[in-house]
Amino acid sequence: MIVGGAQIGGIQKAEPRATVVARMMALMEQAHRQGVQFLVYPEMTLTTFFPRFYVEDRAEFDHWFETEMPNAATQPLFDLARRLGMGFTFGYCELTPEGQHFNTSIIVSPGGEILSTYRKTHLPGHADHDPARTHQHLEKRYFLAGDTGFNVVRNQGVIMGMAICNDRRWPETWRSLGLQGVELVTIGYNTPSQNNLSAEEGIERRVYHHELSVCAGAYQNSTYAVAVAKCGLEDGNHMFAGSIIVDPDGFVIARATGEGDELILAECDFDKCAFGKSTVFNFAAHRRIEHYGRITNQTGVRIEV
Ligand code: CDV
Repeated sequence: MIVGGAQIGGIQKAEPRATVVARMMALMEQAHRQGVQFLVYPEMTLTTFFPRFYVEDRAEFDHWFETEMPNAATQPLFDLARRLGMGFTFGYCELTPEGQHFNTSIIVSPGGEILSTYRKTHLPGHADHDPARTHQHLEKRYFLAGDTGFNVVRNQGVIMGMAICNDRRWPETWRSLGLQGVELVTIGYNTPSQNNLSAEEGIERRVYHHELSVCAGAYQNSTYAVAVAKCGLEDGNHMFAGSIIVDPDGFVIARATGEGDELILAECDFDKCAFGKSTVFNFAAHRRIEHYGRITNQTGVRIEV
């Protein structure tokens, strides 16, 4: 299967959904011309990354959320995908009928059916305006932690699972999917180039840590991974690009070169996942779950010596 990543450049606050969907469709048409059969878009593909902004009354930001999917704005994308026979995944902000807000992604079959919904588990940042920070990251204010857990689905003959942005930095994400035999992990991200967490942490380090996380996760679970950015300048804020496709050996096999809308693609031979899964990472043969209790019983570090 040829798998594509549709990197999306900055989306400004004033940009309507219809313009963004037109950009997504242009990349899908290009992907189809180049033989892509499954296409991955970023986290929060439809809107600016609004958690960088603080509002006292969070309901003021409900207009960034989708109450149904597909909806009038995204239906043309679903229609195009069905016409082209293209499977795809993208992220958006979900407002449920019960009033819950999630950072969500979906996998859609080439027939246009939503096969799987994932709600972001690891929400970075903080819930209240932090005057000490030059850059706010308010995901904990605007979203609930996801309630879906990490699930896989078989789409186009491949076992696929989703993660969203910060999830890629947590080995628990990868192993939860790995234990279900995942062969393709899709990850959309919006990663600010500056987040004032550390003075030394320039863009090169941030890109390195992103790649390190995706390559390690892919290798340690013997799976392909596609990590796709929303990037460039958004409302004056820079987010790094660096979209990549990684093979089950942990090597980058495709990489974006720019910071705007850009297609990357790679031929993925999913039979290659079997080698790692049956040797070094044969979980049934080698995992020692009697020693892993802390991973699910304990959150923070506890020093007892
Ligand atoms: N959207 C994200 O989850 N971004 C985080 C940033 C805040 C570090 C990330 O892990 O890339």
